[in-house]
Amino acid sequence: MAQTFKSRIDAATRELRNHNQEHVLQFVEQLDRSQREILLDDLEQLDLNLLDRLIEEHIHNPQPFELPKRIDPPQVYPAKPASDLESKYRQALDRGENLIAEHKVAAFTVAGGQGTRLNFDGPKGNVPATPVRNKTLFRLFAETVLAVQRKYNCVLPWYIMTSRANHEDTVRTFEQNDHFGLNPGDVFFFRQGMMPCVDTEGKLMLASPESLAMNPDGHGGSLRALFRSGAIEDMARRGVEYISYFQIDNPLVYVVDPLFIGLHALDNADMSSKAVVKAEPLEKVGNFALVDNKVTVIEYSDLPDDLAYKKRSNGRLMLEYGSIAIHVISRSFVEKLNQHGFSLPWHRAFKKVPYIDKTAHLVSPENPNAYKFESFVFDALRLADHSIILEIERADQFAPIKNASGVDSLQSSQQLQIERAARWMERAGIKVPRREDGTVDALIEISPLFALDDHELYDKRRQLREMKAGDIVYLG
Ligand code: UD2
Repeated sequence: MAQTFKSRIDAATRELRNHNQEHVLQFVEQLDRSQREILLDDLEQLDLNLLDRLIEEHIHNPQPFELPKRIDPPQVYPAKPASDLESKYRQALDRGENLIAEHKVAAFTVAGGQGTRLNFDGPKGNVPATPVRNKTLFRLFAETVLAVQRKYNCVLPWYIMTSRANHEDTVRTFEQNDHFGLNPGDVFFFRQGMMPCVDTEGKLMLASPESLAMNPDGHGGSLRALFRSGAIEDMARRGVEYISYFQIDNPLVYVVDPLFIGLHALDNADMSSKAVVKAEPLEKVGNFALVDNKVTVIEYSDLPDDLAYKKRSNGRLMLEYGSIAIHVISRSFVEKLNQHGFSLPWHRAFKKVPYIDKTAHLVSPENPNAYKFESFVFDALRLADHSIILEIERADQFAPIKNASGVDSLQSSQQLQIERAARWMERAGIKVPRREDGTVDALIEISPLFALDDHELYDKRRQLREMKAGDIVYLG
């Protein structure tokens, strides 16, 4: 056993030396056995050849992003179908509802993020998000899953991708809350992969004497983690064919959307996306485009201003649709990618990364000091044989919580949640008090267990009461 341990250290040392990274072993003599195990675990998971390539391509010899030569606007299913599409939308809705009822759909949340940007300590899923009851994102989505199961009399398994930083906290949250009423056997947690950070010289960094400074490998890593964790196998065993993918940070997301799933299935797509019309040409969202006949997302940071403002002959922006990170992914597509050794491009970000210096002192830098590498799930669209895009009304399905204040903050998200609830109430015949500027003069929250959408609320209209200014209304 001791030999094995020593030989593992020797092998790691050799490998690191070959790649000029042996400095990360500088404290190894001072580590006890269990600390060495921890360090070895990190080191043995490194792909140093890949790292060499990334350091060369992104740090030593970075090439400017090259835009594809020809970029066209993609085809998009409109939010409101014109008459020629009405029957297809009806058929898609039916198909999607049947697929959910037949247990062929799973929900999938990428929840590797922490609440740090919101000054919240812990998984982002634990951030209190709703305007009246302050339900956390995890509770809100759990209730939605429960409501879908009741509506369609089905099991909707829920897969949750965590990260090294929040896995234990996330699992504990569910255990302590009795899985929010869900069957624990139908909630599947798995960790995403990690990538090492490197300094401006391309050197690995230590977060402590026994651990490397690492970051989650981006939501693109979910496509590999789904496979490696056994989640895909679990889906196959259950007969799940379609994965409804969404980010943890958007309380207005439809956890499963029968129309979207149905269109994806009818068109035999591999991976599909929801899109919004961008609020302005430079909005900080990915831009849908058609490149080499493939749906492609060009991140806002790679989009030159002239292309962002470019118009088509009909006066509309060439790239008018933004990605809101909601997808349907076929299970078979994830299997195919993993069985054929796929890779997604790596994107580099320059960030503040705490590290220990040569004297093992922890340094918390005030300015960015290190590169981290991430892959993006939307880059997999280019690997899909077929992909559709469905436009949705932003105000209806997108209110992300990303920043502590201002745009995309908890406050702006809660306001959008209230506005949507108000519109649903108005459609159900209730007069909602509004201020002079048109904003809702009340706090309203509709639990998914009361109504999953405006149609369900309409069906319950006799249970609704009149409202007056300043009311706090919770429908649960
Ligand atoms: C993302 C998209 C952007 C737009 C926007 C919509 C990228 C690069 N950009 O911007 O185009 O669609 O979302 O809201 O994605 N996550 C993980 N593991 C990771 C990284 C992220 O689970 O390694 C999760 C994280 O919990 C969060 C979500 O993915 O919920 C979004 O990540 P982000 O905040 O880094 O992406 P953002 O908002 O810059």
